Amino acid sequence: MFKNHRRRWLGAGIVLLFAAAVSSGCSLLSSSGDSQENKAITIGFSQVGAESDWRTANSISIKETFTEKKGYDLIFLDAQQKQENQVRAIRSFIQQDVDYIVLAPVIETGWDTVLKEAKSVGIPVIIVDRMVDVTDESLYAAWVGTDFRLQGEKACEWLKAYADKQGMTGLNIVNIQGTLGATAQIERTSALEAAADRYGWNILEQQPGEYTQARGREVMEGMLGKYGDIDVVYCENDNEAFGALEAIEAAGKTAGPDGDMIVISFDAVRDGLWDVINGKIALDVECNPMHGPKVEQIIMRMEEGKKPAKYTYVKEGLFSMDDSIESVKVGENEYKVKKVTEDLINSRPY
Ligand code: GYE
Repeated sequence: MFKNHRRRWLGAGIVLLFAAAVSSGCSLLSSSGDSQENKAITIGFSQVGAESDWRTANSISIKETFTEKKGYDLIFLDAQQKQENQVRAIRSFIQQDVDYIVLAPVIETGWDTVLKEAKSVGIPVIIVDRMVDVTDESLYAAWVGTDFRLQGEKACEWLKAYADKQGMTGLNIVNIQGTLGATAQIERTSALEAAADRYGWNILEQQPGEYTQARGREVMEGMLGKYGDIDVVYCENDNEAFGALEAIEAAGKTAGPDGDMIVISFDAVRDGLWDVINGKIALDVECNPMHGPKVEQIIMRMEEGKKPAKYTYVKEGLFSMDDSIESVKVGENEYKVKKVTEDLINSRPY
């Protein structure tokens, strides 16, 4: 906010000077004809990495929103899933005196110091995707993302309804978690643990799969080697599910409604939905990565000197292999479950 006030006062000063200059017959515009008002809005974006299809779609959304043609100068830095790279990126944005910092934090903790540095020089920070756990919420101006706990609860209520229809009780579940300490992992895992307590399910093992296909496969190989009675594989994103499916098939087992086990996943990226159509993934809980337009709305409001909403949620749905369960109830709300078709997949932006 301070930075924007600075830019606005500067703009006002130029108008007064310009008026004085015009009245005295000289011009204030630079040789390139570029005045302060035409200056691009500089945005430093620290992205987690490129670990998953979802992350790729999220990066595309930001890059397609903040283009040079629309008056932005986007500095995009990929942290390869390392927090120290994100801290370094934020410090470089501060040195470059960007107008806004956008951060997709790899994990929730460890941000107070560097966000205080950004605040001390008046650069607003907008958080996207996962959340930051900071002592002072004024260290970020706004957040855009999704309710990860609700995603997990939707998945577990679908699983309960599915198990009831199949006459299955006491489910044996393996949980391939996301990156430990990431909001998506914390919340999707806790929703499963709460449901397991509520419904008497048995979580055989929980291991982080880092949201990658390679690690998802390695973790599933280990679990298949230990357990011969897995009913459900609860993967915390599609790329882990792809890896788990590779391991299941390599072990001579099958996933699907008539298979040895079912796979539940999150993200609902295009390739994940293709696996839903063929039953390899029974349920895919959408996690909408299209944050760019929402972040732009926040920046536009701040450019006008207005206070943005602190928390903005993106919309998302539930996708299943069949229409046996039409909706799930979480709390007071009902959520429709859509059967995946080729037309549905072809109509989606990611
Ligand atoms: O589920 C996964 C990505 O934070 C919601 O991170 C995001 C998660 C998403 O790697 O694919």
